[in-house]
Amino acid sequence: CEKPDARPLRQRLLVVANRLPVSAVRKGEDSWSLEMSAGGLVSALLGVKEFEARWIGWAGVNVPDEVGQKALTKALGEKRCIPVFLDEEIVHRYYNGYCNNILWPLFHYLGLPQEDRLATTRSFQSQFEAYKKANQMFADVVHQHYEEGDVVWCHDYHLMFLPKCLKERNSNMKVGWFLHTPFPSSEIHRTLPSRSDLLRSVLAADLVGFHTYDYARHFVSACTRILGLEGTPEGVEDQGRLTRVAAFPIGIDSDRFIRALELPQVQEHIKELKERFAGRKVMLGVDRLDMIKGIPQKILAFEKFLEEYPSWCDKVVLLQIAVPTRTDVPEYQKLTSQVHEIVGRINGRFGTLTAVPIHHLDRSLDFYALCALYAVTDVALVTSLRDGMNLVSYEFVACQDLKKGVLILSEFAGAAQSLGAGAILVNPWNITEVADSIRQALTMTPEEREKRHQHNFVHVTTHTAQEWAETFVSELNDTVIEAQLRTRQ
Ligand code: ADQ
Repeated sequence: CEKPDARPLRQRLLVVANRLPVSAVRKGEDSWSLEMSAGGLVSALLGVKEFEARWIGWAGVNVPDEVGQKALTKALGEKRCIPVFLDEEIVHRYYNGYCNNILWPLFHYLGLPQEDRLATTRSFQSQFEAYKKANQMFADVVHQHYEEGDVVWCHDYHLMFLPKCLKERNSNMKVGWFLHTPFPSSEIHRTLPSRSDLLRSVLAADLVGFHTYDYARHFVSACTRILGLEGTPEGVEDQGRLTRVAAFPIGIDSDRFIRALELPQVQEHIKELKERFAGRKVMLGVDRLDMIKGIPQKILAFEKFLEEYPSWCDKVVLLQIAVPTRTDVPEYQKLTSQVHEIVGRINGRFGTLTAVPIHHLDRSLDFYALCALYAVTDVALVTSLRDGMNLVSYEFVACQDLKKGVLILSEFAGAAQSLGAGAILVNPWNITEVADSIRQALTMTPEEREKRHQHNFVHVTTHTAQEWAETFVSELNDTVIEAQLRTRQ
């Protein structure tokens, strides 16, 4: 017979993010099929044994009827997920509008929307109202499920209004907020009409986290310059209350990638890829098809490389895997056409009857195919114009312990601060510099590659997603205890 569970009770962690880590497909009036998605955040939190995590978020589907909502809530409950139901109108103004049309571009230094972009949704103010309303709806669900002692961890730019909503309902709730994108310079944040409301709301959290010290510093200076508050080495102080602000660089579940390389299905993919590209060096780009990822700039740099170093033309291939994202937004549709046009032109210019220099796929790859691609790659090209961290660069390094390929990495990705010593850092806007770095990577000595790889491999395998999550939550617990001690003194 089974022994009784001897584990001590674990602290409950409520992870609140815009999207739940499952995709839901309706099969009937009261039946749903659910598939767990394996994103970085999911594996980070699955690996954390110290806490009992529950997820709160939008399931990504519109469920107007009560029968459907009840059935979905029940099905999600089995996966420790709790849905927030948002109707289409709110999703349009909150998610497509304020989150993706305003905050996302602004936080990546692409500025506020010009009139044509604004016209695609409604006015700024109406989008902000929807944003606040959606955040209130998330707060309602958190409040309903909260038990004393829980830790509430809010994620990303979708939920900047949430810390305030939560604390207004229960000032004792332990609330952390983490931003996955960059936090821009205060000069950029200043242009946002709702700049103060958002900062004040985030400051209601006990702990505020970013991927890098630069983002944390930008946030603190936005609070000092825009709100006139005091920045301290620990964070931001407002009338004696301290909000702790710090950097918590995310990582990946590196073991999952390393172990996958041994699997027969991955080995089979590796064999096929090696045969397919025999005699050619493989360069790889893996990105969501988003303007921040700098895909057109990357492809133009590759063209420049072929132009400058024509002897490489039939000895190298660039595989660009781009997952379509936000496909109903005109700007993203324009980006897709632009990328197709450039790829077509370059393949027409440098291709032969038997081979083309660029293979561009507009789709997602499954985990095993992705691992195999990372493993056979000689040079990975990550040329984001801005990126909070960029996990693709980490995943590539994790899969390269045999090959010791080279990572070319944008200096504007957060990852440049952790993998900079092993990668070749580039300014993605400088196409000539990127072209030269491609040549440098392809001709690098094995000793140099080994040295650079080793540096990054140690980082990726020691700074994991699990460690990131554990550090954030234990820091949040400590911050709250310290604050309680301070108020008692
Ligand atoms: P993203 O912008 O989504 O994340 P990134 O960190 O690179 O960017 O993560 C992308 C994930 O999607 C990776 O796990 C990658 O394997 C996967 N992926 C990308 N293209 C794929 C494809 N074609 N097929 C299959 N899988 C693909 C946001 C921020 C980042 C930050 C993360 C985590 O924008 O800067 O690093 O959150 O905080």
